[in-house]
Amino acid sequence: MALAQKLLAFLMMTALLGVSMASVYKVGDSAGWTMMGNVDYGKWASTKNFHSEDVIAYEYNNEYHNVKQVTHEDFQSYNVGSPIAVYSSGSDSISLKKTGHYYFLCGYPGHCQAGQKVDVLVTPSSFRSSTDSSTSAPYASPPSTMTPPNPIPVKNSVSSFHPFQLWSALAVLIALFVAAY
Ligand SMILES: [Cu+2]
Repeated sequence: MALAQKLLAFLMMTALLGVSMASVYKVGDSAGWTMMGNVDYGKWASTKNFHSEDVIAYEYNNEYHNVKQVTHEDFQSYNVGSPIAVYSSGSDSISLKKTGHYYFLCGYPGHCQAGQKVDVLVTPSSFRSSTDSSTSAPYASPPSTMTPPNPIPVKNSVSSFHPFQLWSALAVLIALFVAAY
């Protein structure tokens, strides 16, 4: 029984942590990271609410593209020569740990000038939806892990998903099952 209670506590903790966990956004949605089709990455980014701990996923053919994180200055001048970080696997998931801007360019000649660039603005986790971002004092609200689980936040993208929330629901079900014994 003691073991079951420990397990229950662990699972409840997992469930609570789960609701505050990351969303995953595929850069460019179904188009991915590409020169094809004139994807407007500025528009793509502007329809999302990126929060710290969210993840952005770059999918591309690494024979023709890569991903370079650069400074604001280098982003504006299309300088791919001194990146902060370089990704080139063709399937790169990047955790947005800090708040603020992340600037990305494709490092292949001419690509960023042609539009293969994106400015991702990461806001604190308490800015949970675009509708309440106009309300004041976001820093005064308690950490999101202390608030009761909310309904799944509404995101504008069909490609964003919440695997951890599914896991949370499963954890609660298992916990209830264990508690019943
Ligand atoms: Cu490219």
